[in-house]
Amino acid sequence: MELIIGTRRWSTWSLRPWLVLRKTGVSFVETEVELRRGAATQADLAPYSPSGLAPVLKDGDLTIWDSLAICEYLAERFPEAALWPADATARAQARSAAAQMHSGFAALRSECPMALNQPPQAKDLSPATQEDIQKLVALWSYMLGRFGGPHLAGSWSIADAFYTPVATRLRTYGVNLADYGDDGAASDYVARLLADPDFRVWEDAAQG
Ligand SMILES: N[C@@H](CCC(=O)N[C@@H](CS)C(=O)NCC(=O)O)C(=O)O
Repeated sequence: MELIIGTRRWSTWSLRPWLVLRKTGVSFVETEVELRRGAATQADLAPYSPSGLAPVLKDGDLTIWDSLAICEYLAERFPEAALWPADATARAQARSAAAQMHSGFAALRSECPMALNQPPQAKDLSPATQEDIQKLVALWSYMLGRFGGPHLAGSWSIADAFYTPVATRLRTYGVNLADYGDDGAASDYVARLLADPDFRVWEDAAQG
């Protein structure tokens, strides 16, 4: 299996399936393509990606070119890795949370890009981004309360892979979740995502 990823420092879409693939325990080849944002990158990714975007998973002659589709494929291919919760209710809500990240939080994503090599520094945030952070805190608090933690739907799942890049953004831009209604559960969750041993491997490699 080969996972083609974009620049580790800021390719959030690549980090998500990379974490999920690590959780399966299988060995895989990683190919990092430096994203240069534009026509040059399109040419670099063209041999791998039908969409011209990273990430891409290759499994034999199968190509999958979207982060969520890759994660769903890995969940089917490695059922023993329990990448989605076994319980149907937890699974449905974990999928909702992952899909919400995949298609939402646009203001937070554009205003606070992942920047793993950047020292933490507080930044003034627009009302739209502040609204996104309030939604995040509400979502995380609800799920951590409902399923009892330590992750969103109980044990670690694909939903947590989808929110790991957000945890780095909150750290990089000095966001204090207590200002957005957190009673401590959401900031503990952020610390847990950032301490994940697989994420630490990614972050170390991103500094190189
Ligand atoms: N919906 C896609 C989005 C993928 C995406 O936007 N990838 C970015 C990198 S994070 C990319 O390849 N950009 C190409 C470029 O920067 O030129 C997914 O979930 O995989």
